[in-house]
Amino acid sequence: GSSSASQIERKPLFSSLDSKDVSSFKEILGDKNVVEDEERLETANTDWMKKYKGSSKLMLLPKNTEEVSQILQYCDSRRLAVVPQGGNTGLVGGSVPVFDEVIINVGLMNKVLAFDEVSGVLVCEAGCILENLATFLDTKGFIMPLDLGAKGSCHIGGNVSTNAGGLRLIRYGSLHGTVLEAVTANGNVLDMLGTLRKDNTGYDLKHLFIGSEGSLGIVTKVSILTQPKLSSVNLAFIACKDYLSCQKILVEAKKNLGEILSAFEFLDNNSMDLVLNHLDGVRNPVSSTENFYILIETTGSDETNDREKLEAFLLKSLEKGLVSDGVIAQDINQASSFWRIREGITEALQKAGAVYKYDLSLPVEEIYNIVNDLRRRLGELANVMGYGHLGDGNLHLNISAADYNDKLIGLIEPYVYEWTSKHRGSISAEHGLGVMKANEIFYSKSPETVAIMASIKKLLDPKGILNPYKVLPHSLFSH
Ligand code: FAD
Ligand code: 2HG
Ligand code: ZN
Repeated sequence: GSSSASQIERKPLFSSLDSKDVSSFKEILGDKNVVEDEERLETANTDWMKKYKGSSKLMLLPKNTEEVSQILQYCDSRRLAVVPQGGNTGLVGGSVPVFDEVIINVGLMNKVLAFDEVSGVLVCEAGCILENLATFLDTKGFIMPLDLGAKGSCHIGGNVSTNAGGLRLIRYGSLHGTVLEAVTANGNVLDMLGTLRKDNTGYDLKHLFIGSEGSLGIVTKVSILTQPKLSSVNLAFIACKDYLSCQKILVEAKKNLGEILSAFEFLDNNSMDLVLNHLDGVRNPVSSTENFYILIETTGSDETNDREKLEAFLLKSLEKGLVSDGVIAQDINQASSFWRIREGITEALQKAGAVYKYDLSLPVEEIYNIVNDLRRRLGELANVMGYGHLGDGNLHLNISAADYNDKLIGLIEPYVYEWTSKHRGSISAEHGLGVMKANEIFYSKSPETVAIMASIKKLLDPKGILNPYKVLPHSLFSH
């Protein structure tokens, strides 16, 4: 597995689970929601990439906030470490135990609690699967403000806990607009589900929980502003020959499609090749093979106008020589086949072998320089892929190789982190730090900032039971 995760030692101050603990949990949750079954534990101990693996002997499945509160109180009193888990699709090893932490999965908390058709505010439990929420909203004429390739498995609580970005962030912004209810380590329930548009009474604590990756509390409910489903959605798939053209197209798209632009994604030809080779039924929508591909989605309410606008944009870009080929999806099926290419890269990488993942925020003009630099550095040793949310300045730098080996990791790290830091980027744009990057936080945050984070952690989780070994550097929590 990952080099940093394998260097961690189990903290002796945490208790080991005993039979009395198991009985106590059964009293709180009932027998069937205290899982000791080996097969189910094997799945829950292993992350989506099959790269991180824990050895927990117990998974707890609470049904409501009160049960979450009771089990956390119990774990805190016994100093039993826990790992909050949602759909287990996280990509930084944050959702699985490092050692024997008790897994708390809120998957049974999957009810929609309220939906206001005037305001568009949806209130639901944290274990709702993103796609199920999208399906529910569709019947009401609304959409979720976020969408990502893992929608079929990820939970809204997991999305909030990782502050997931995804394909619509460029249009609807980040989840920091979302409000929530969370339970802290000692079992305190913090109700931050308020629906007021304005409330400046002191510090806005909900933001601490958004993106805190289960290190400060367990998110139990979410109240999220959804968006009206607009009648005209169009998707263009574009090929262009160099990265400079991609940048220029982004600038032009913001200028000319600004009010209807809803996604701006890119992939390089190595990513395209990988998808074509590893996923069934995928083909390149444009006839020519080029170095880069871009997906531009528009969402608006004027069907004729919006489509003409995108067509005119494409034509103009062709004339200017920014684009070498391009197509606009003719129907919803063709649109999903275009999305399949972009959203399928992660799955294709998984099938291709070992993968080293980096999720970087960089100035747009720098984004492809790191891909080229790394390609030169690794030569024949690996296949380097660049793709991501170009409209947000977010590169997914992925290195695919036959296996995980120390030589390769030594060439990639700290090189990638130093490169990013030097260009004032972030070493985690949207996936979080998890266990993979907990010790690397200083590449993106100052010691003063990290010290305050550690104080906040101490305040909300004095015994350090919530998702230990994740997010913050281990050196700060040696006792
Ligand atoms: P998990 O993986 O179970 O957990 C993730 C973290 O959140 C862990 O640290 C866990 O402890 C914590 N957590 C989970 N639930 C709770 C809770 N209720 N309370 C407190 N803490 C909790 N991410 C993006 O940002 N954008 C993308 O476009 C994107 N696409 C993806 C595509 C694929 C195919 C895959 C596999 C992953 C993708 N991801 C993406 C990664 C992303 O982080 C997750 O998909 C998603 O947000 C995690 O939700 P989850 O329910 O699976 O959480
Ligand atoms: C995406 O945008 C996801 O497709 C996953 O964030 C990125 O696999 C990755 O590195
Ligand atoms: Zn992404």
